Amino acid sequence: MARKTALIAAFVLVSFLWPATALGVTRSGVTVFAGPNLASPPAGVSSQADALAFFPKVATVHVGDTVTWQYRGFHTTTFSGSNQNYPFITQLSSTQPTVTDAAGERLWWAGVAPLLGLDPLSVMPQGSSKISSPSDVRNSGLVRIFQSTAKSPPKPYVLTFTKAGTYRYFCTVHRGMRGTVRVRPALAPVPSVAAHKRQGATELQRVIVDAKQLNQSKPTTNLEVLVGAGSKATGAEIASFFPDQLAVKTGDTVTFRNADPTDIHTVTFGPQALRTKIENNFVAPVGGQILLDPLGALPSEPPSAPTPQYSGANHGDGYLNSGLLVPPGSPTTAGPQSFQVTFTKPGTYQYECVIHSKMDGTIVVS
Ligand SMILES: [Cu+2]
Repeated sequence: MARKTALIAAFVLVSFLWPATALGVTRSGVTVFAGPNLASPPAGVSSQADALAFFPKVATVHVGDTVTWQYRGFHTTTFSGSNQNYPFITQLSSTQPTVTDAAGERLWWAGVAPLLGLDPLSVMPQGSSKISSPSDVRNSGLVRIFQSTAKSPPKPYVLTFTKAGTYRYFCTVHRGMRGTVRVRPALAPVPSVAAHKRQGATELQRVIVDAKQLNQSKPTTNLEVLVGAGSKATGAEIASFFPDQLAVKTGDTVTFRNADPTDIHTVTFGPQALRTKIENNFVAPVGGQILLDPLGALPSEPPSAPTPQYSGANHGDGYLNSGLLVPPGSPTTAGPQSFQVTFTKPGTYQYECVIHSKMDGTIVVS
Protein backbone atom coordinates (compact mmCIF):
# COMPACT_ATOMS: atom_id res chain seq x y z
CA MET A 1 0.00 0.00 0.00
CA ALA A 2 2.75 2.39 1.01
CA ARG A 3 4.60 1.47 -2.14
CA LYS A 4 1.61 2.34 -4.26
CA THR A 5 1.28 5.71 -2.52
CA ALA A 6 4.95 6.36 -3.18
CA LEU A 7 4.49 5.52 -6.82
CA ILE A 8 1.57 7.90 -7.10
CA ALA A 9 3.59 10.59 -5.33
CA ALA A 10 6.48 10.03 -7.71
CA PHE A 11 4.11 10.23 -10.65
CA VAL A 12 2.59 13.48 -9.41
CA LEU A 13 6.08 14.92 -8.88
CA VAL A 14 7.20 13.88 -12.37
CA SER A 15 4.00 15.35 -13.78
CA PHE A 16 4.97 18.71 -12.40
CA LEU A 17 8.48 18.48 -13.77
CA TRP A 18 7.49 17.25 -17.20
CA PRO A 19 4.85 18.72 -19.42
CA ALA A 20 1.79 16.47 -19.22
CA THR A 21 1.98 15.89 -22.96
CA ALA A 22 5.39 14.31 -22.68
CA LEU A 23 3.94 11.57 -20.50
CA GLY A 24 1.16 10.85 -22.94
CA VAL A 25 -1.54 11.54 -20.37
CA THR A 26 -4.82 13.04 -21.51
CA ARG A 27 -4.54 16.60 -22.69
CA SER A 28 -6.72 18.84 -24.75
CA GLY A 29 -6.22 17.52 -28.27
CA VAL A 30 -5.84 19.36 -31.54
CA THR A 31 -8.97 20.40 -33.42
CA VAL A 32 -8.95 20.40 -37.23
CA PHE A 33 -11.66 22.29 -39.09
CA ALA A 34 -12.96 20.76 -42.30
CA GLY A 35 -13.93 23.84 -44.26
CA PRO A 36 -13.79 27.51 -43.35
CA ASN A 37 -14.95 29.35 -40.33
CA LEU A 38 -16.56 32.18 -42.25
CA ALA A 39 -19.77 32.76 -40.32
CA SER A 40 -19.71 36.23 -41.87
CA PRO A 41 -17.17 36.60 -44.67
CA PRO A 42 -14.56 39.33 -44.28
CA ALA A 43 -14.80 42.49 -46.40
CA GLY A 44 -14.21 41.79 -50.09
CA VAL A 45 -14.99 38.07 -49.83
CA SER A 46 -18.10 36.76 -51.59
CA SER A 47 -20.71 35.05 -49.44
CA GLN A 48 -20.46 32.27 -52.06
CA ALA A 49 -16.81 31.66 -51.10
CA ASP A 50 -15.86 28.37 -49.51
CA ALA A 51 -12.65 26.68 -48.45
CA LEU A 52 -12.24 23.05 -49.43
CA ALA A 53 -9.38 22.47 -47.03
CA PHE A 54 -8.52 21.20 -43.57
CA PHE A 55 -7.31 23.82 -41.07
CA PRO A 56 -4.58 23.23 -40.15
CA LYS A 57 -3.52 20.94 -42.97
CA VAL A 58 -0.97 19.16 -40.77
CA ALA A 59 -1.60 18.22 -37.15
CA THR A 60 1.34 17.00 -35.08
CA VAL A 61 0.47 15.13 -31.88
CA HIS A 62 1.85 12.60 -29.45
CA VAL A 63 1.12 8.91 -29.34
CA GLY A 64 -2.11 8.51 -27.35
CA ASP A 65 -3.46 11.94 -28.30
CA THR A 66 -6.81 12.57 -29.92
CA VAL A 67 -7.52 14.73 -32.94
CA THR A 68 -11.02 16.18 -33.33
CA TRP A 69 -12.47 17.19 -36.70
CA GLN A 70 -15.25 19.73 -36.90
CA TYR A 71 -17.23 20.12 -40.10
CA ARG A 72 -18.09 23.38 -41.78
CA GLY A 73 -19.42 21.96 -45.00
CA PHE A 74 -20.07 18.74 -46.87
CA HIS A 75 -16.86 16.91 -45.99
CA THR A 76 -15.44 13.65 -44.66
CA THR A 77 -12.27 12.67 -42.84
CA THR A 78 -11.17 9.48 -44.57
CA PHE A 79 -8.11 7.33 -43.91
CA SER A 80 -8.40 4.88 -46.78
CA GLY A 81 -5.41 2.64 -46.07
CA SER A 82 -4.11 1.18 -49.34
CA ASN A 83 -7.41 1.79 -51.17
CA GLN A 84 -6.90 5.14 -52.85
CA ASN A 85 -9.75 4.44 -55.23
CA TYR A 86 -12.53 5.84 -53.11
CA PRO A 87 -15.37 6.80 -55.41
CA PHE A 88 -17.84 9.42 -54.28
CA ILE A 89 -20.44 9.29 -57.01
CA THR A 90 -20.89 5.80 -58.31
CA GLN A 91 -22.85 4.05 -61.07
CA LEU A 92 -25.18 1.49 -59.57
CA SER A 93 -26.07 -1.78 -61.27
CA SER A 94 -29.67 -0.79 -62.05
CA THR A 95 -30.80 1.82 -64.57
CA GLN A 96 -32.69 5.11 -64.23
CA PRO A 97 -36.47 5.01 -63.82
CA THR A 98 -38.92 6.65 -66.19
CA VAL A 99 -39.30 10.36 -65.55
CA THR A 100 -41.63 12.48 -67.66
CA ASP A 101 -41.17 16.18 -68.32
CA ALA A 102 -43.80 18.93 -68.15
CA ALA A 103 -44.77 18.16 -71.76
CA GLY A 104 -45.56 14.58 -70.77
CA GLU A 105 -42.57 13.15 -72.68
CA ARG A 106 -40.19 10.56 -71.23
CA LEU A 107 -36.71 11.81 -70.54
CA TRP A 108 -34.06 9.86 -72.43
CA TRP A 109 -32.43 8.03 -69.56
CA ALA A 110 -35.20 5.59 -68.53
CA GLY A 111 -33.76 2.07 -68.62
CA VAL A 112 -30.63 3.35 -70.41
CA ALA A 113 -28.42 5.40 -68.10
CA PRO A 114 -27.15 3.81 -64.89
CA LEU A 115 -28.65 4.89 -61.60
CA LEU A 116 -26.25 7.29 -59.89
CA GLY A 117 -25.66 7.19 -56.16
CA LEU A 118 -23.16 7.99 -53.47
CA ASP A 119 -20.74 5.18 -52.75
CA PRO A 120 -21.31 3.61 -49.30
CA LEU A 121 -17.51 3.71 -48.76
CA SER A 122 -17.74 7.49 -48.72
CA VAL A 123 -21.02 7.79 -46.89
CA MET A 124 -20.76 5.31 -44.03
CA PRO A 125 -18.51 5.70 -40.99
CA GLN A 126 -15.86 2.97 -40.80
CA GLY A 127 -13.69 1.63 -38.02
CA SER A 128 -13.30 2.34 -34.33
CA SER A 129 -12.33 5.60 -32.66
CA LYS A 130 -8.70 4.44 -32.41
CA ILE A 131 -6.15 4.19 -35.21
CA SER A 132 -2.78 2.49 -34.84
CA SER A 133 -1.34 2.34 -38.37
CA PRO A 134 -1.32 4.55 -41.47
CA SER A 135 -2.70 1.53 -43.34
CA ASP A 136 -5.79 1.34 -41.10
CA VAL A 137 -9.10 2.36 -42.66
CA ARG A 138 -11.13 4.92 -40.72
CA ASN A 139 -13.88 7.16 -42.02
CA SER A 140 -15.99 9.84 -40.40
CA GLY A 141 -18.56 9.19 -43.14
CA LEU A 142 -21.02 11.68 -44.53
CA VAL A 143 -23.91 10.41 -42.44
CA ARG A 144 -23.09 12.92 -39.70
CA ILE A 145 -23.44 15.73 -42.27
CA PHE A 146 -26.76 14.37 -43.57
CA GLN A 147 -28.09 14.11 -40.03
CA SER A 148 -27.15 17.66 -39.08
CA THR A 149 -29.45 20.66 -39.33
CA ALA A 150 -28.96 24.39 -38.99
CA LYS A 151 -29.77 24.00 -35.29
CA SER A 152 -27.65 20.90 -34.65
CA PRO A 153 -24.30 21.07 -36.42
CA PRO A 154 -22.56 17.85 -37.48
CA LYS A 155 -21.10 15.78 -34.67
CA PRO A 156 -17.32 16.12 -34.51
CA TYR A 157 -15.19 13.12 -35.42
CA VAL A 158 -12.64 12.10 -32.81
CA LEU A 159 -9.75 9.69 -33.37
CA THR A 160 -7.09 8.54 -30.91
CA PHE A 161 -3.71 7.85 -32.48
CA THR A 162 -2.04 4.97 -30.64
CA LYS A 163 1.17 4.55 -32.67
CA ALA A 164 3.77 6.90 -34.11
CA GLY A 165 3.66 7.48 -37.86
CA THR A 166 2.47 9.74 -40.66
CA TYR A 167 -1.25 9.36 -41.25
CA ARG A 168 -2.68 10.83 -44.46
CA TYR A 169 -6.35 11.45 -45.04
CA PHE A 170 -8.68 13.16 -47.49
CA CYS A 171 -12.28 14.21 -48.03
CA THR A 172 -14.15 11.74 -50.26
CA VAL A 173 -16.37 14.55 -51.60
CA HIS A 174 -13.50 16.87 -52.57
CA ARG A 175 -10.50 14.77 -53.50
CA GLY A 176 -8.10 17.71 -53.52
CA MET A 177 -8.89 18.27 -49.85
CA ARG A 178 -6.13 16.48 -47.97
CA GLY A 179 -4.60 16.47 -44.53
CA THR A 180 -1.91 14.78 -42.47
CA VAL A 181 -1.63 13.76 -38.84
CA ARG A 182 1.96 13.30 -37.69
CA VAL A 183 2.09 11.16 -34.57
CA ARG A 184 5.30 11.50 -32.58
CA PRO A 185 6.71 9.43 -29.72
CA ALA A 186 5.78 10.56 -26.22
CA LEU A 187 8.89 12.65 -25.55
CA ALA A 188 9.26 14.25 -28.98
CA PRO A 189 8.51 17.97 -29.24
CA VAL A 190 5.17 18.87 -30.84
CA PRO A 191 3.53 22.26 -31.48
CA SER A 192 1.03 23.37 -28.86
CA VAL A 193 -2.72 23.41 -29.41
CA ALA A 194 -2.46 27.21 -29.66
CA ALA A 195 0.24 26.90 -32.35
CA HIS A 196 -2.06 24.60 -34.36
CA LYS A 197 -4.80 27.21 -34.06
CA ARG A 198 -2.49 29.95 -35.31
CA GLN A 199 -1.37 27.77 -38.23
CA GLY A 200 -5.01 27.12 -39.16
CA ALA A 201 -5.68 30.86 -39.08
CA THR A 202 -2.66 31.55 -41.32
CA GLU A 203 -3.85 28.97 -43.84
CA LEU A 204 -7.34 30.47 -43.80
CA GLN A 205 -5.82 33.90 -44.54
CA ARG A 206 -4.25 32.43 -47.69
CA VAL A 207 -7.65 31.11 -48.75
CA ILE A 208 -9.15 34.56 -48.21
CA VAL A 209 -6.47 36.18 -50.40
CA ASP A 210 -7.21 33.59 -53.10
CA ALA A 211 -10.98 33.99 -52.75
CA LYS A 212 -10.74 37.75 -53.32
CA GLN A 213 -8.73 37.18 -56.48
CA LEU A 214 -10.99 34.38 -57.75
CA ASN A 215 -13.97 36.69 -57.39
CA GLN A 216 -12.51 38.73 -60.27
CA SER A 217 -12.70 35.71 -62.62
CA LYS A 218 -13.69 36.59 -66.19
CA PRO A 219 -14.26 34.44 -69.25
CA THR A 220 -12.08 35.09 -72.30
CA THR A 221 -15.01 35.64 -74.69
CA ASN A 222 -18.33 37.45 -74.28
CA LEU A 223 -20.27 34.29 -75.14
CA GLU A 224 -18.83 32.30 -72.28
CA VAL A 225 -19.85 31.82 -68.65
CA LEU A 226 -17.38 30.40 -66.14
CA VAL A 227 -19.09 27.90 -63.89
CA GLY A 228 -17.49 28.40 -60.49
CA ALA A 229 -13.94 29.40 -59.69
CA GLY A 230 -11.43 27.68 -57.49
CA SER A 231 -7.83 27.17 -56.51
CA LYS A 232 -6.35 23.72 -56.09
CA ALA A 233 -3.45 25.15 -54.09
CA THR A 234 -5.48 26.56 -51.20
CA GLY A 235 -8.89 24.97 -51.76
CA ALA A 236 -10.56 28.37 -52.18
CA GLU A 237 -13.80 28.11 -54.13
CA ILE A 238 -16.43 30.60 -55.30
CA ALA A 239 -19.72 28.90 -56.08
CA SER A 240 -20.87 31.57 -58.57
CA PHE A 241 -21.21 32.07 -62.30
CA PHE A 242 -18.83 34.56 -63.93
CA PRO A 243 -20.58 36.67 -65.11
CA ASP A 244 -23.81 35.84 -63.30
CA GLN A 245 -25.77 38.04 -65.78
CA LEU A 246 -25.05 37.82 -69.47
CA ALA A 247 -26.77 39.67 -72.34
CA VAL A 248 -26.73 37.92 -75.71
CA LYS A 249 -28.55 38.15 -79.05
CA THR A 250 -31.06 35.70 -80.49
CA GLY A 251 -29.14 32.94 -82.20
CA ASP A 252 -26.06 33.24 -80.00
CA THR A 253 -24.51 30.11 -78.55
CA VAL A 254 -23.22 30.42 -74.98
CA THR A 255 -20.60 28.07 -73.56
CA PHE A 256 -20.86 27.33 -69.84
CA ARG A 257 -17.50 25.97 -68.73
CA ASN A 258 -16.58 24.55 -65.34
CA ALA A 259 -13.59 26.68 -64.34
CA ASP A 260 -13.42 25.36 -60.79
CA PRO A 261 -10.70 22.73 -60.32
CA THR A 262 -12.08 21.90 -56.87
CA ASP A 263 -15.67 20.89 -57.58
CA ILE A 264 -18.52 19.71 -59.80
CA HIS A 265 -21.42 21.98 -60.78
CA THR A 266 -24.52 22.01 -62.97
CA VAL A 267 -26.19 24.54 -65.28
CA THR A 268 -29.92 23.98 -64.84
CA PHE A 269 -32.63 26.05 -66.55
CA GLY A 270 -36.32 25.88 -65.71
CA PRO A 271 -38.99 27.41 -63.51
CA GLN A 272 -37.87 28.34 -60.00
CA ALA A 273 -40.11 25.72 -58.35
CA LEU A 274 -38.57 22.93 -60.46
CA ARG A 275 -35.01 24.10 -59.83
CA THR A 276 -35.65 24.31 -56.08
CA LYS A 277 -37.18 20.83 -56.08
CA ILE A 278 -34.16 19.38 -57.90
CA GLU A 279 -31.78 21.18 -55.54
CA ASN A 280 -33.62 19.88 -52.46
CA ASN A 281 -33.78 16.30 -53.79
CA PHE A 282 -30.37 16.27 -55.44
CA VAL A 283 -29.02 13.76 -52.92
CA ALA A 284 -31.75 11.67 -51.34
CA PRO A 285 -31.94 8.35 -49.51
CA VAL A 286 -34.06 5.86 -51.45
CA GLY A 287 -34.48 2.30 -50.14
CA GLY A 288 -31.15 2.03 -48.33
CA GLN A 289 -29.18 3.81 -51.06
CA ILE A 290 -28.34 7.48 -51.45
CA LEU A 291 -29.30 8.42 -54.98
CA LEU A 292 -28.66 11.45 -57.16
CA ASP A 293 -31.73 12.97 -58.82
CA PRO A 294 -31.30 12.38 -62.60
CA LEU A 295 -33.08 15.72 -63.26
CA GLY A 296 -29.98 17.35 -61.72
CA ALA A 297 -27.18 14.84 -62.31
CA LEU A 298 -27.86 13.85 -65.94
CA PRO A 299 -27.99 16.06 -69.01
CA SER A 300 -31.60 16.68 -70.05
CA GLU A 301 -30.67 15.84 -73.65
CA PRO A 302 -29.30 12.43 -74.70
CA PRO A 303 -25.50 12.20 -75.14
CA SER A 304 -25.77 12.09 -78.95
CA ALA A 305 -28.02 15.19 -79.19
CA PRO A 306 -26.79 18.31 -81.01
CA THR A 307 -26.29 21.62 -79.16
CA PRO A 308 -29.66 22.31 -77.53
CA GLN A 309 -31.74 25.24 -78.78
CA TYR A 310 -33.32 27.09 -75.89
CA SER A 311 -36.63 28.92 -76.30
CA GLY A 312 -37.66 29.08 -72.63
CA ALA A 313 -40.28 26.38 -73.29
CA ASN A 314 -38.03 23.32 -73.62
CA HIS A 315 -39.54 20.18 -72.12
CA GLY A 316 -42.82 22.06 -71.68
CA ASP A 317 -41.66 24.35 -68.88
CA GLY A 318 -38.18 25.55 -69.88
CA TYR A 319 -36.25 22.71 -68.23
CA LEU A 320 -32.78 22.23 -69.70
CA ASN A 321 -29.88 20.72 -67.82
CA SER A 322 -26.15 20.24 -68.34
CA GLY A 323 -25.85 17.34 -65.92
CA LEU A 324 -22.70 17.16 -63.82
CA LEU A 325 -19.90 19.33 -65.21
CA VAL A 326 -16.58 17.96 -64.00
CA PRO A 327 -13.63 20.11 -62.88
CA PRO A 328 -10.99 21.19 -65.40
CA GLY A 329 -8.18 18.67 -65.47
CA SER A 330 -10.49 15.67 -64.96
CA PRO A 331 -10.02 12.66 -67.26
CA THR A 332 -12.31 12.92 -70.29
CA THR A 333 -14.02 9.70 -69.18
CA ALA A 334 -15.22 11.52 -66.03
CA GLY A 335 -17.79 13.48 -68.04
CA PRO A 336 -18.20 16.82 -69.76
CA GLN A 337 -16.56 19.98 -68.47
CA SER A 338 -18.70 22.36 -70.51
CA PHE A 339 -22.24 22.79 -71.83
CA GLN A 340 -23.40 24.80 -74.83
CA VAL A 341 -26.81 26.32 -75.43
CA THR A 342 -28.10 28.27 -78.44
CA PHE A 343 -30.70 30.86 -77.44
CA THR A 344 -33.47 31.11 -80.02
CA LYS A 345 -36.00 33.47 -78.45
CA PRO A 346 -35.76 36.86 -76.71
CA GLY A 347 -36.38 36.64 -72.99
CA THR A 348 -34.82 36.60 -69.53
CA TYR A 349 -33.84 33.10 -68.47
CA GLN A 350 -32.84 32.08 -64.95
CA TYR A 351 -30.62 29.12 -64.26
CA GLU A 352 -28.69 27.73 -61.34
CA CYS A 353 -26.31 25.06 -60.10
CA VAL A 354 -28.47 22.56 -58.22
CA ILE A 355 -25.51 21.42 -56.10
CA HIS A 356 -24.56 24.76 -54.53
CA SER A 357 -27.16 26.93 -52.90
CA LYS A 358 -27.47 30.49 -54.25
CA MET A 359 -25.31 29.67 -57.26
CA ASP A 360 -27.67 31.43 -59.67
CA GLY A 361 -27.38 33.09 -63.07
CA THR A 362 -29.39 34.91 -65.72
CA ILE A 363 -29.16 35.04 -69.50
CA VAL A 364 -30.91 37.96 -71.14
CA VAL A 365 -31.61 37.32 -74.82
CA SER A 366 -32.54 40.26 -77.06
CU1 LIG B 1 -22.13 24.51 -58.10
